[in-house]
Amino acid sequence: VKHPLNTKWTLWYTKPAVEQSESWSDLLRPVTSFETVEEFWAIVQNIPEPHELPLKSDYHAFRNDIRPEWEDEANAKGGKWSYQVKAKRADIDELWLRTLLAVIGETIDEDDSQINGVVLNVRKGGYKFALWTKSEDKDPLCNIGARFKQVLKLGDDDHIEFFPHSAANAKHHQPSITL
Ligand code: M7G
Repeated sequence: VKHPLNTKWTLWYTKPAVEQSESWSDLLRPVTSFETVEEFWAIVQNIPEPHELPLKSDYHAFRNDIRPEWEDEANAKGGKWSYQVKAKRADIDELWLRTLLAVIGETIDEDDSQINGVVLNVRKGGYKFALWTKSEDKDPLCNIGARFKQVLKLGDDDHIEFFPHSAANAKHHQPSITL
């Protein structure tokens, strides 16, 4: 028996650039898609865990045919809830799995899902987690943000920030909400 998810999801990978000439679109590739719980676990068991990924790589899991890019029409009017993981946290693989499960299991959101996808960035300064939303509507976003903080097991002193994609190319990209 297979347990269907609400929608199909595609896992994407950004590989680190080797040469400066390599652009974002050269580096971003869809890896595989899944639409059942069983397919999801089979994939998770066969791909590197976050702690095994090279610097400057990303994982992206996005709903249906949404591309993990600001330019996709599903993302264009939305933004991302972002959390920069403190370097000292050792449970990064577990946190990523918890986040993925909450997103594909739709437990973060209300019925009409605001969530288009979820991203993990591996950077020199630490790991970054982001939930990409389809709108900038403050009320649904604050509900999602509060649950995202629970999924990440954040304390009262830890904060997540919402960045609208419309400002993604601005010089000083400031969050519009901090929670
Ligand atoms: P990042 O990976 O979001 O954050 O963006 P980082 O600063 O922590 O590395 C790094 C770079 O990747 C951006 O400056 C863009 O050149 C490119 N890039 C990232 N995203 C998410 C997009 C996107 O959605 N569209 C385009 N065109 N480029 C992107």
